[in-house]
Amino acid sequence: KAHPDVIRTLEAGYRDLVLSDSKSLLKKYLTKEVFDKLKIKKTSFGSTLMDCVQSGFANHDSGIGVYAADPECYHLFADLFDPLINEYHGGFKKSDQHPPMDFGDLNAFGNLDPKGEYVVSTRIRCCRSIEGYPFNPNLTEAQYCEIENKMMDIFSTFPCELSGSYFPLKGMTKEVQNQLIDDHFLFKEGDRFLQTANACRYWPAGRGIFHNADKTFLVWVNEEDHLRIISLQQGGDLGQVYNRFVSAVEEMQKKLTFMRDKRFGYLTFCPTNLGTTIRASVHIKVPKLSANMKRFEELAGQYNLQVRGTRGEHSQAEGGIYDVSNKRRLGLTEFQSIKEMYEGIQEIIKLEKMAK
Ligand code: ADP
Ligand code: CIR
Repeated sequence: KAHPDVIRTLEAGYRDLVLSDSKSLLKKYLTKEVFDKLKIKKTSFGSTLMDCVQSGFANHDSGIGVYAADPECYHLFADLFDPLINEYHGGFKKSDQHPPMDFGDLNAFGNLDPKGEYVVSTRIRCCRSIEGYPFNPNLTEAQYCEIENKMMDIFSTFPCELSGSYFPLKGMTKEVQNQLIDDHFLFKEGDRFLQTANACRYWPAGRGIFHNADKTFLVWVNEEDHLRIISLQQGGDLGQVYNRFVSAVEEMQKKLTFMRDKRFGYLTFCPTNLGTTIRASVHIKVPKLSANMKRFEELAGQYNLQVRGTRGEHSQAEGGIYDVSNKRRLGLTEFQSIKEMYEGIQEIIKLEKMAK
């Protein structure tokens, strides 16, 4: 059972959220009834409802506002997670199960923009949690370092195009770090949504980035998830980005066991990343369509796409460059999630060409 002090803190935070004008899914789905049922519960890791909702309590401008403090939370606090997951992923009922992993036809995707008029760069990432370790809020400093050491051993075995070097955040100069962030290779520092979720403890211990010589294959270690596997290159050749992505994931799968749930597929810290965990994005310039942001976001929504700023989530567009990616990751296969982005971006480019 949750400690009375925790319940008191929960009640104060809940009261503030209810009175706020927050548009978060947390506010929408943490009804009084659900709150009263869940506020007393505790997982075997010791996580309470507070550990899952504190980011959304502290940041009323959250889109979602919830993280799973440990893998059990998805089940123990299902009355909150289920409806929120259903809405974010565009329909995933209590009785639904995520399909098995399926990368499909690796030759199905071509270049989205062969003349290079619209697409600046293309990226696919997925998230992985390593079996045997809890999520961020429950990781000890020793475990952060243990994961990093384990990964350094594995990185040194990557073949051919995937081979490269690991750069720990600890000891990295600010110049190098900022350059990697500005070039869109490295995660940012000081994300308040993650900090208030207790996901940045002992920073920068155990955090870092691996990349190959061309910086087209990257792995983030211990940021929001244990691992983020990334394939990225300039231009619109989604086929090439996808092929590299699949070979990287398959290579890592040979050496690590990842947390996978019968119902939710690959398990992640944030419920928006469950399932395939895939976010396939382009950095794209569509000045006519993006002149009206509200309409542009609605249009993207019609293709199940999400618009972000140039520096990713919670950032602004710079130089008219938007990040457009698939929104759903759960309840469809890996192949389908990429296809959704591929076809949606083709339509968006077609509409930009036609727009006055
Ligand atoms: P994530 O994609 O891992 O969920 P973010 O939205 O914070 O997290 O994005 C991470 C970084 O990836 C940011 O620097 C962002 O600009 C960069 N990025 C995303 N998509 C692309 C793309 N298509 N081309 C280049 N950089 C990209
Ligand atoms: C928020 O709720 O805004 C942050 N905790 C980030 C949630 C992830 N958002 C997303 O669309 N993938």
